[in-house]
Amino acid sequence: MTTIEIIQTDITTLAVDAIVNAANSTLLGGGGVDGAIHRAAGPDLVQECATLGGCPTGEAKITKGYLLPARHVIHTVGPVWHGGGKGEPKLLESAYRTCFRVARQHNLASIAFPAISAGIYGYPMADAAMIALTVAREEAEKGGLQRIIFVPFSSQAEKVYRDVAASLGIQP
Ligand code: AR6
Repeated sequence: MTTIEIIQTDITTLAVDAIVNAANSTLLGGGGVDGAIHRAAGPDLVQECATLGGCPTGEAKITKGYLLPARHVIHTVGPVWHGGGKGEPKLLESAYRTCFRVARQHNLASIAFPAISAGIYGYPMADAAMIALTVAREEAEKGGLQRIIFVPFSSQAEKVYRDVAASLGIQP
């Protein structure tokens, strides 16, 4: 039984098996949720990230969580929004799917996602949430994971997630 949850909070506060980082392809840190995760995890995180050789858009790599309450960080790279005609939806779906695959490979039970690409990278929040929740519903049916948590950062983003979940018949 896998639950899909929506919790409006700072993702760095969550004690889960993995939080997902909306990183860039260098994996060496940045602004937004990436900056927040690196600040909270401490400098050992960027040290480990520097050994990973970066990450292409739509893929993901896992590290330890260091000073975070989360045991791991799954770093993924979402697409930059260029209007939707440059393969952005497929790349965003791939980012989510790869995170789930990595989580299963490591036998993780709980995973928390920020709104990948929907900040600095400019992806429209409702479209991004639709992809996130559609993939999550499919992954929940596969079993294995206990908790899939979506973490909108603002009350506005939370409303978007709840509206999209309702439109998909998901009861978070
Ligand atoms: N907890 C949860 N969500 C957060 C937090 C937080 N602490 N901080 C921000 N958000 P963004 P992107 C939300 O810009 O669009 C970085 O520089 C934020 O409000 O962090 O994928 C990377 O290095 C937004 O809704 O990620 C890349 O260069 C969502 O997280 C680039 O930004 C994602 O916004 C990636 O851009």
